[in-house]
Amino acid sequence: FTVKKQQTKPYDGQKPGTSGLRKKVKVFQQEHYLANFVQSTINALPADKIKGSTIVVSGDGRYYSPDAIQIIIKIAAGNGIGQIWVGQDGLLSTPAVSGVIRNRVGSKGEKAYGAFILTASHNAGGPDEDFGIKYNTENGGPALESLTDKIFQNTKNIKEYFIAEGIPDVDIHKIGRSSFSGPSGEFSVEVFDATEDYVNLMKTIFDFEAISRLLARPDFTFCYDALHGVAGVYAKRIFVTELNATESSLLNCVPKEDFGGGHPDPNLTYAKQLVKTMGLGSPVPEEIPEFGAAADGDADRNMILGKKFFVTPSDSVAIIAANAVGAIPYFKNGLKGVARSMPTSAALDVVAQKLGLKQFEVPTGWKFFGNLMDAGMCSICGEESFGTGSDHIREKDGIWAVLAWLSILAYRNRDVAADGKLVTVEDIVKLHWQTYGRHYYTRYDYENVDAGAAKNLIDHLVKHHSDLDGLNKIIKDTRPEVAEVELGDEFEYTDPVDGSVSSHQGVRFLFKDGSRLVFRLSGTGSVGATIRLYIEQYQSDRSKTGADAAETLAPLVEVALVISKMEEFTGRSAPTVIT
Ligand code: VG1
Ligand code: CO
Repeated sequence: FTVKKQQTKPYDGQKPGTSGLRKKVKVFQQEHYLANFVQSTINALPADKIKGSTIVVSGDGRYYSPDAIQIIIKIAAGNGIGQIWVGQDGLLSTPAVSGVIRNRVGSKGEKAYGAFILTASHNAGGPDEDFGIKYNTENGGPALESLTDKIFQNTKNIKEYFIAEGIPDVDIHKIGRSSFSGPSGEFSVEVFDATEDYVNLMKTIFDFEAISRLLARPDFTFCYDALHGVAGVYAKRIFVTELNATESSLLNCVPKEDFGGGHPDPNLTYAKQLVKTMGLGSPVPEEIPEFGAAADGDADRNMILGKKFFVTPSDSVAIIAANAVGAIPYFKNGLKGVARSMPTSAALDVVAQKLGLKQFEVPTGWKFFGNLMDAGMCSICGEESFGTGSDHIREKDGIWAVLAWLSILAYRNRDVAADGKLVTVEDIVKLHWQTYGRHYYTRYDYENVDAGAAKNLIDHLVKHHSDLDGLNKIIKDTRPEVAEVELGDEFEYTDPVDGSVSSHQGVRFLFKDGSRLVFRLSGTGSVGATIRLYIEQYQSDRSKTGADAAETLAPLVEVALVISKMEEFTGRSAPTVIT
């Protein structure tokens, strides 16, 4: 093949957000749009590392992925990259990519230098919906801000990109290797099994035999919903082939390019079918499984449900951390530390304090956990947004979280209880609250509001910080039972490993009784702005941990809506999603 220098012009707005560049498919389909971003990324990486390197390209299989893969292959060849690894059918979950970068060894002993992950995660897919791309680096984690800033600068100045001519479209459905000869030597594309590396990794972490014994119990029933995302491929292999769950326990496990027209977002609003199956909707089915879980489009998120019971993600990570050492072989020597994103509830902190573990609070987005894990400071981490994971890779991991919960259930049920009854998800959570107290928690999302209005709301909130007396008067007039605010700030994080500073990471109001309100703007949307409001209240009195969350939080919610003037700024009387 030959290499063509293609002239191009910059596009506005190619700034990677919380997790890569996400736009409508139509935006990506504009001439040179994707190519500009890929070339800008390559230009931001050291040239000597790129030459002859191996790069992974795959994703959640959403609409436009096959086209994007062929474009990236040709630009890679045009830039002297030596090899592209593609998961069969162009599919690899985000956690699987992270594992492939860290662990996969090629036939010549080579390892991958990085990856382009093609996903817009929980955003809808299809010709009129979203596509996305993000770059992960050598440690398997998302590019840090220093790199994404450089990529963004490059997108603003790009004049040309390099693309191979004479390479036919590669068949991404067939496992095997295709090689081509170009100006800087051989270039090859290897299509490999999308699940093998990941399954092997999971087997080194968990006791598969213990989990399959749990699944075999007649009183334990299991259900997994991939929401038509890439998790289905892994769910079949792991839950059915390896752990002997029945095929019928899998819902929506064939990946679809439009996720069946829904949002592949595992929460109580979008995972409708699972929510119903688990008895949390109406009508309530006669038979309800003991355990249910769902994933998002790229399989890095998880939702955990028990029979008629929802586990908040903030509780989930705390419970996994509290139980990991006995229940999960990977952690048998103890935890190095734990971490959560700032808006995630402090349930994890209480566990860390009790167990004497180091604990970190980082901004929203998985990239902030990477340095901690690379430095050996953190073993388990999580976000309130249905993200949970550990230092086995450098992404959150939806299937890992399910296996972690199944491990805990298997461990707690390893001896038959005196009454012969199964220890359930609900039992485990309630016992956790008895031991550590409960963090009542909810999140309100206002999706696709006017960007200017969202900015004004944030500016308005920041103004409260300089007048807490005035703010506390408003709170007293609204709901006298709500505690006073003792601190208001915008969260700023200094990375303890590399010293980098990230500011304006969310507007916080910390109350005297430990309650918190946090407001921030989403960095993963593709149109307008999404305002996220996080509401948390701690209850240490063990006799009061069993109340209804919505009822308990109602006064604090009202205060949040009043002090932010939510309706006045956005015109919205209710959020689009409550989790
Ligand atoms: C959201 C979540 C954040 C998560 C990010 C990527 O970001 O809040 O916790 O890390 O999505 O997850 P934002 O900026 O929209 O709040 V995924 O599964 O979309 O890669
Ligand atoms: Co995701």
